[in-house]
Amino acid sequence: MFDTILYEVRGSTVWITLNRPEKLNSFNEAMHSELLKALQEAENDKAIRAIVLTGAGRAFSAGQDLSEVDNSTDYGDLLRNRYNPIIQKMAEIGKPVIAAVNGTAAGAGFSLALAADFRLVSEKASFLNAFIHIGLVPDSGNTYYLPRMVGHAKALELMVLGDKVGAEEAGRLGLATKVISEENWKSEISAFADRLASMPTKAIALIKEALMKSWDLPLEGVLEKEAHAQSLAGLSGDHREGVQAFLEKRKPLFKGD
Ligand code: LHQ
Repeated sequence: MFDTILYEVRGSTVWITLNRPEKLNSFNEAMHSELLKALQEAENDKAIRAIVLTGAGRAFSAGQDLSEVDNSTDYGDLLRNRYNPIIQKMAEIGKPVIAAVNGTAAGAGFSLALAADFRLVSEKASFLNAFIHIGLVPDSGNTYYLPRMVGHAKALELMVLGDKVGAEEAGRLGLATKVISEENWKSEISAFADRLASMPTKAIALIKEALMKSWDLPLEGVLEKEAHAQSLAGLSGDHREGVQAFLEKRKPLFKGD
């Protein structure tokens, strides 16, 4: 169905794999449009309750395929048309998105990992704000997410110096939800994705939305946003099931409804 990505449904999760390993999964036009389609498909499929985004081969993604761009391209338009809709979709999608960062995440590949809700990071992986090395500026949400995760000073340092951040440092900086060893890679990612897929999906969607909005709102607005989200969560089947299970002293079985 897709040429540049793999889309594999495993139970209630989907694994989307960037699949141009010989180019370190750098983005060409086809991969942009296919990734966006894949995310839309995952969003619309009610049976999918968690999304894993990873890379084939030794890289997560090396960002833009540099053999595809030249001076005839307006980079701003390229971002508006191709990268930004993907980054926006990842924020809006009402399901948890896990970046399983299997190797190098450079340039917009780093930004893509930042736009996920969780980053499970291989001990072989690294993050590189490569933009500065080719005289460009961080894009695809990098200047939004990175300072919020690591603080202004560290973000500026990573953007301007363009030094590589290894897995261990990524863990220390709070970029990595967890660093995972090679031998446990697949099993730990699956277990984490399955765990999220068995949680109250609507509440996760509301948490994503509330947290994102909280950056732009004063306390008063945040309190109202929380109250509104709780009205909706309170009407969900998973809330009823959670309370029922608590009263019956059993484990809840959440269905994402
Ligand atoms: C690549 C790439 C690549 C093509 C490795 N393209 N082939 C937005 C708006 C508009 C325009 C510009 O871009 C953007 C967003 C961006 O993402 S800008 C930043 C673009 N990315 C980069 O600058 C990273 C470039 N790559 C690297 O610095 C290195 O390849 C890294 C550090 C990722 C990995 O280094 P190594 O492990 O030493 O691998 P390598 O450099 O030997 O690469 C392996 C192959 O992959 C090689 O091809 P070859 O035919 O020689 O085996 C590379 O040419 C190719 N490749 N990245 N982005």
